[in-house]
Amino acid sequence: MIFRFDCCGVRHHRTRKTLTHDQILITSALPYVNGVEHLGNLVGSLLPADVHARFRRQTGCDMLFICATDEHGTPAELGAIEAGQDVRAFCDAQHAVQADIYRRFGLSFDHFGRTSSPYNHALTQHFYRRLDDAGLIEARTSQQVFSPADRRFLPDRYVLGTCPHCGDAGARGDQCDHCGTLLDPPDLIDPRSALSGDRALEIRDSRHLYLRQVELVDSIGAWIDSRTGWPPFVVSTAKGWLNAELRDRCITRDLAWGIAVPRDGFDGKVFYVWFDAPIGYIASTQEWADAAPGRDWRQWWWQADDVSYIQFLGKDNIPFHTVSFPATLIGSGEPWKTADVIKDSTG
Ligand code: B3M
Ligand code: ZN
Repeated sequence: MIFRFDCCGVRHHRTRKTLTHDQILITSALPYVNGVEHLGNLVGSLLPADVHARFRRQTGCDMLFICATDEHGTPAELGAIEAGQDVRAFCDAQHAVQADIYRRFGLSFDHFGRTSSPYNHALTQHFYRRLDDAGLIEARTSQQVFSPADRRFLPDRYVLGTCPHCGDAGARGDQCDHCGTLLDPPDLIDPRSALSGDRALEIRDSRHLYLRQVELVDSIGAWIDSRTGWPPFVVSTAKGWLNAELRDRCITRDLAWGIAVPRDGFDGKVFYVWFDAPIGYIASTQEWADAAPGRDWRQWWWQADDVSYIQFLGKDNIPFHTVSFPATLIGSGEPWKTADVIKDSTG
């Protein structure tokens, strides 16, 4: 006799004699490496994921709970500059601090990895190559702010200036925190580099790679429709993005710290942090598997139809998990596991 019951939309069944469960994979959104003081992640995704993982273990599930620090992009670079440290040393130290905090909170990760690991470098480059082979990568030229004094392109938030709307002198090239207006660097009055204060900024052409997500709209839409048990807010946010706001996505940046782009003419550029960060879920599982005999990451991620995969994340991260990361996985044409249930901090 089989009793069936539904919990968080994940299949779950019990026979009279034995308790059998599908395998349960749980990931929690990866906290930024410089985000020690950021409690939102702890309350909104780490703790709910941990409570759920404990519940699943108690019911006898074959369970894997994976997390990591998100170590690339401007947040890590800026954190290192503020701390007066080399970015690698900064990430090493901050990862250790965060791992220690979560250990003292009693979070029950099976593995707490790092997106800067060699596993994530290799796997991110693998996905890029697969997407390129599938014709889903396109090089385009865009205009970026260049600082001659810093001898580098500046990401939007490295450009400071006066807000054209409210006159606040501390606006950034992506946003004015004082009045909340979203900005582009050329909007700023009297722009300067956040790194050196350089005011002789130039606009220069820079080559970047775009993931042609628009080609994947139908596949991603069908994938979302195939899922059940998602909180309504997650579904509406995902569909809103897919139908109204989806653009081909620039997946490279003019930064020094990150995962190198294996393509001619892209020396000195790295993948965008939101391209490599979710791949870190898989790479951290690979690292977990290599740490002890008898573990197999493929059991969780590759042709893993028996696995029920639940993602926990904050609501700001919904589009990246419902559209961008699935675009990477589905676009690769390989049999990667995708999320069955996405739980955000509202649901
Ligand atoms: N680090 C954003 C955040 O902490 C980002 C999540 C990555 S999940 C792959 O809100
Ligand atoms: Zn303003």
